[in-house]
Amino acid sequence: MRFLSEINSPADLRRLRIDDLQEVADEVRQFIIDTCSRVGGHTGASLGAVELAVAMHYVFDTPRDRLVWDVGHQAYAHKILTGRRDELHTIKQYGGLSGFLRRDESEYDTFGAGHASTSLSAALGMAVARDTKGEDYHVCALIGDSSLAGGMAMEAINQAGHLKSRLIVLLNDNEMSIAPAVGALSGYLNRIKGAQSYQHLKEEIGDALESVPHFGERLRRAAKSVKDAIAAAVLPGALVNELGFKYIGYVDGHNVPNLVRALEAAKQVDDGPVIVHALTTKGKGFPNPEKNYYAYHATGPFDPQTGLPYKSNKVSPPTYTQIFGETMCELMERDASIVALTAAMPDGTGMDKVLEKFPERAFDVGIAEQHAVTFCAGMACEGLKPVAAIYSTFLQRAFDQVIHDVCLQNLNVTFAMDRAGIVGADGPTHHGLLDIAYLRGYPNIILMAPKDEAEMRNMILTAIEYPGPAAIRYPRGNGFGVDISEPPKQIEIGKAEILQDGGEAAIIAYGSMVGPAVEAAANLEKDGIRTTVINARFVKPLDSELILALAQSMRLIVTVEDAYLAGGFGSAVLELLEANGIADKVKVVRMGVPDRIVTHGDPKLLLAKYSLDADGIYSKIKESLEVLDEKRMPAKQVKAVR
Ligand SMILES: Cc1ncc(C[n+]2csc(CCOP(=O)(O)OP(=O)(O)O)c2C)c(N)n1
Repeated sequence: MRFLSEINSPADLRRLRIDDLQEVADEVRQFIIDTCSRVGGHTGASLGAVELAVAMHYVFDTPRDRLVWDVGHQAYAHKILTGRRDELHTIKQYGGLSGFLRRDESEYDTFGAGHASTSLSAALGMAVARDTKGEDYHVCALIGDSSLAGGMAMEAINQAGHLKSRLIVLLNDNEMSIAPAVGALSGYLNRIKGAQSYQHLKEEIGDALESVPHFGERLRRAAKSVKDAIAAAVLPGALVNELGFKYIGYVDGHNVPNLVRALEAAKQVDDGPVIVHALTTKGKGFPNPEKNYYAYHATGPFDPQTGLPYKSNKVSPPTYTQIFGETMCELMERDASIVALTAAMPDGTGMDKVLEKFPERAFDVGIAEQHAVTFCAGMACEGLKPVAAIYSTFLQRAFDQVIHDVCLQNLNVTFAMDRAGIVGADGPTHHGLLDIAYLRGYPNIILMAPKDEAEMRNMILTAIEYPGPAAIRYPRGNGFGVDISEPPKQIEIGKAEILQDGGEAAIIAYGSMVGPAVEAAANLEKDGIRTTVINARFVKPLDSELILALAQSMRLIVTVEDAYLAGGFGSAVLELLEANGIADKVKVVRMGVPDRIVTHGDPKLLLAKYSLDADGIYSKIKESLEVLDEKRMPAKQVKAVR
C-alpha cells in the first residue's frame, strides 16, 4: 500500500496530487476486499462507492464540510479514509465498528443512518442551519438511486428546490437496490443516461433550433433565457430543472479525477441545490466474475481469489424467511385473492420466490414502506388479501399508514414482520424491538408470534383469513427444523398453548422466546422446580381466560419477549391483571429489553446480555422464587438463612 498506510485522515489524502488518487482508490478497494473476505460485510455496496468516497474527501474540507451518507452501508471507504482503517476488521462485531454510520463513532459521520432515504432531509437541515448561522461550509449528501426514490428523499427534493439552499447531492447510480432497482424513477435515470451528457445535449438542441428556418436564432435565445428549459424537456427534466436543481453529469463514478472535477464544479453553484450524477457498478472489483448482485450487496466471509463464499459443512434447518416465501407460494396457489408485496427486500423477506412465481400478484414497490402499506389498504378495499412482508424495523416508517389507512378502516391486510427481535450485526437501526409496542395500542389489529416455523405457517394462513388487520412477527435466522409437511391450518385467535403445567410459577413466552423458556423449564425441573410453560401465540388479543386463571393459581408469572419491555407483551399482561383488579394476586416479572439502545454484535451474545436465553430465564425464575420465599418467611428466619 503505497499511499493508504500513510492516510490517517482526509487531510493526508488532500496532500496528494490528483493524479495519485486513482491509485489510492485501488488500494482502498483491495483493502475492503481483503477485510470483507475475512469478516464479511456490505462488500459489494461499499466496493461500488470507493471512488466517490475518495473524491468527496479530496474535494471537500471534511469534517468542516459536511458529508451525509444515505443508509451508510456503502461507506466502508469513508471509514477507511477517516481514521478507521485499522479497525475495519471489527466491523459489525460486538464492540467493533458499526456497519453503518454513527455520530458517536466519528466526527466525520455527520448523521447516523441505517434506514434509507434520510440523507437529503438531514443535509438540507444542515444547509439551512449553516445559512441561518451565517456560516460558510459545503453540505454534500450521497444517495443511491433506489434510496432517491424513497418518499422522504422526494419530499426533501421538493423543499430543497423551493428553498434554493446551497446543497450538493451526489447520486450514486448503480441501477441497483439490493435487488435490481425498480420503479419509474429508475427508468427516468436511464433516460438521462441515454441522452448522453447534459451539455452535449444542450449543444445538439441549440444546433437543431438554429436550423429551424426564420426562427432559429430567436428560438436559441429563448431557450437560453429560460435556462435550459428545452434541454430539460428533452432530458426527462422534472427533477433537474422544474424542481430547481442544477444537474452535473453524468460522470463515470469510478474515475476519480472526473469525479473531482464534477464536485469542484458543484461547489461553484451558489444559487441553489445541484445534483452530480455518478454512474457506478455495484460490487466493482469483486473477485467473482459472475455477476451475482444478490450475493455481494452484503457478504459473509469469502475466498478473496474466487469471490465464492466459504462453505460450511453444517447443515442448518431452513430460515423463517425461506419458509415464509414457500408458504406464501403454497397459499397463493390455492387462493387467487392473495397478493404479496415487498419494499425493496425480495431476498431478505423470501418474496423473491413469490415474485418469480406470481409476477401478476406480487410487487416490489422499492424503498417505499409508507406507500406499500397504503397500497395494500387500497387493494384490501377491493376485496384482495394483501400480505406485506416488511422487516419489523422498516415497518416503523409506515406507522401512520398502518394506523390511519389500515387499522382505522379495519382492512384485511397482513403484515409479515421478518427480523423481529434482536437481529445482531446490523445493530440498533435494524433491531426489531418495537413492533409490539407500536402496534398494540390501536384497535382492530391482531398480533401474533410463532414458537417455530410450523406454527408460523399456520399463523400466516390465520392472518390472511382474518378479515381485519393482522401482524405476525418472526425472527431472523433458522427455524428448528420441525416438520412442516402438513398444509397450513388456521389456529384459534387469542388462544395460547399450554406446553407444560404444574408448579407455582408460570413462564409465558412470546414467539421466539418460547424455545429458551422450555429449555429453562427443563433445567428448573432438574433442580426440583416445576413450572407451567405457556406459548402465548397472541399478544392481541391475549388469552385472558388462561392468564387470569394463572394469576389466581400461581405465585409467580414470568413473561418473556425479545422486544422492548415498554409497551410490550409483559405490559399487556400487567394491564390485563390491573383491568381485572387482580394485579396484587400474583408477582409478575417481565423479561425483555430495557430502555436502552441495543448495540450490534452476535445475537446470542446480545440476547444473553439481557438474560433472554435459557440460562437467563432459569436464573431469573430461581432468583424471583427465592425472593418470594424470603417474603413468605418471618424476618428473623430470613436473617438466619443468610
Ligand atoms: C427504510 C429502509 N428500507 C429498506 C432498507 C434496506 N436496504 C438497505 S440498502 C438498500 C438498497 C439501497 O439501494 P441504493 O440506495 O441504490 O444504494 P446501493 O446499495 O445500490 O448503493 C435497501 C433496500 C433500508 N435500509 N431502509
